[in-house]
Amino acid sequence: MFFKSLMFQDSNSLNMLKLTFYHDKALVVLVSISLLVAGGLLLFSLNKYFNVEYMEYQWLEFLWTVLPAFILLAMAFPSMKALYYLDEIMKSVFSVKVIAHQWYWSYEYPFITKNSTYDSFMKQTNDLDKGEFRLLDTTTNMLLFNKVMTQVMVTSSDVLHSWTVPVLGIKMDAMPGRISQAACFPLYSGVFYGQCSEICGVNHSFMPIKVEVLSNSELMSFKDL
Ligand SMILES: [Cu+2]
Repeated sequence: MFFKSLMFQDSNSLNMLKLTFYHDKALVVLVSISLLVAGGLLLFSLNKYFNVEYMEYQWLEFLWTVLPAFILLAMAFPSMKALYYLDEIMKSVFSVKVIAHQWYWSYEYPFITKNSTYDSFMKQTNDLDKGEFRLLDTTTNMLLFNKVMTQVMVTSSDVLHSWTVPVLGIKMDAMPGRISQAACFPLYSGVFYGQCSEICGVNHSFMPIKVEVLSNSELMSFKDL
């Protein structure tokens, strides 16, 4: 995990991969158009000469009206496709329930063990072990499994929160009295971080998310949380 980097973190789910690719494509279009327009502006503002053919140039007017419309359409379709993929829950192997509180997260694994709810608080700076991240590491981790389709159900016990893990491509609002779901298919194991992304009170900045994606061998030996 790198801080102060310009681009996204390396994606760890197919959804985030799609979002990153779309971002890259959109950026190519955006930069090309910006350069073209900036170049044109410079050229025409610094040049004393003016081509009279440009007055009432119907074909040019038609072109720069229709062309941007097509460019927008070409960008809208992959965007919609990615958007609908995000909502798609493929056959999930198991479910995790994420419950937001002021100001910590609880995780529930209803189909693995009984009474499997546990709380995840931010680690205080004094309690940090070497190599752990200040304001990001938690007392307990959320567990996911490598290449196992997981249904993440997000809800809240008090106010609005948002369960956000950038590498997984998930930013799901936690609403009291409502369960939102997201699909999660991690591509490799490791430890990944996220933060609450909906202002929820004074300790909003101090309820981080730490997701541990376990490898398949660890899944086989998985008995209790
Ligand atoms: Cu919050």
